[in-house]
Amino acid sequence: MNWRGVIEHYREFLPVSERTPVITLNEGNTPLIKADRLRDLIDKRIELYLKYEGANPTGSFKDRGMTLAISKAAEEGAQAVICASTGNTAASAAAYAARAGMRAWVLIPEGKVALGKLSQALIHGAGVLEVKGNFDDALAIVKEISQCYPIVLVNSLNPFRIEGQKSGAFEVCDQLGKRAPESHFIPVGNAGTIKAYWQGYREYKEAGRIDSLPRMMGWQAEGAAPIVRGHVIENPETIASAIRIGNPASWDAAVAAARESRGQIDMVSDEEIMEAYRHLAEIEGIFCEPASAAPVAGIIKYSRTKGFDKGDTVVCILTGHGLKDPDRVLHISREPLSLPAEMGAVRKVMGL
Ligand code: AN7
Repeated sequence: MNWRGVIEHYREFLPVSERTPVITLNEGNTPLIKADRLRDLIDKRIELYLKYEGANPTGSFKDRGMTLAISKAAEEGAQAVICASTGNTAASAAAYAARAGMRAWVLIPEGKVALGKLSQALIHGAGVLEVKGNFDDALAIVKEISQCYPIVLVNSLNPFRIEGQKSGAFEVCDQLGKRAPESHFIPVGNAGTIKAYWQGYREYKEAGRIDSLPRMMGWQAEGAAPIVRGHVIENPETIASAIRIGNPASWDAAVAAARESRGQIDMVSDEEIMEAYRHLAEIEGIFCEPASAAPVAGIIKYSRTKGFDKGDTVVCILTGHGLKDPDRVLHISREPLSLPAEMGAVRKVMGL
């Protein structure tokens, strides 16, 4: 099949018309990978699938919402877009805006955006502005600018972002074979994602494509867990810089998704995140960024505390590619051995 991106594939579920110019990088159609080795370590009675969103064109799930947000902005004749970002939204906005011939402005927290994401925003020609504050401070500024000037906000407060992002839930059901999983694990930062996937599952059920709905299981990092703790975190801190967010815009929607689906929003420590991150790479050959490993750590935590039911299908969204944050690996891995260019030296190290 010739895949033409999220808008063409799921057009009937999206607010587009023949007048909408489709700005796409053929995003979506990402692999749903069965993870038996990881499953065996967690609970042999379940089926575990990982949806590898790092395989999207800019390396994260953000492309699903961005294709629609930029296409609708183009339809409205916008010349410029703006967002605040912990990195992935900036990378995606910069790429799609470039393709649409629009100016992109991205505000990022100074010194807190992973190298890969920053490089992407720069190479696509976005106006990259580092603010001396965190994501929440940057979001407040871009919201105001978009209200005062003809510059379209492409954070997930833009309803088209959510509409596009919900396609991730459609794909999970299509790939499982017209059914929803029992549980859906996902990271929670600004919380647009959990809202979008929950909307996607509900719409698919209403359309008769699936018969049941999953429990939505959202995961924050302990140092940036406002929803779990029940109050805004002024200075969020976590190694998972993508979800270093203290005052999520879609807070209420995230809580509603967890409640309505009989799921939960919980948190994991940076140590648990890093353990899951390394584990996934070592035993499944899948390299994701730290924020994406938070729900994997969540699956491990949940199986040890509450536990799954026999036969449960568990899906976890791996939201971003590991190469987004290459520095992180160098912090936790041993450096390569340096040897003379001689077979003897190599053989010795290999124990041959
Ligand atoms: C890899 O790019 O907020 O709960 O500005 O990059 O919808 O915020 C990124 C968030 C999970 C959380 N995984 O999604 C941004 C930004 C990755 C992410 C999330 C993000 P939301």
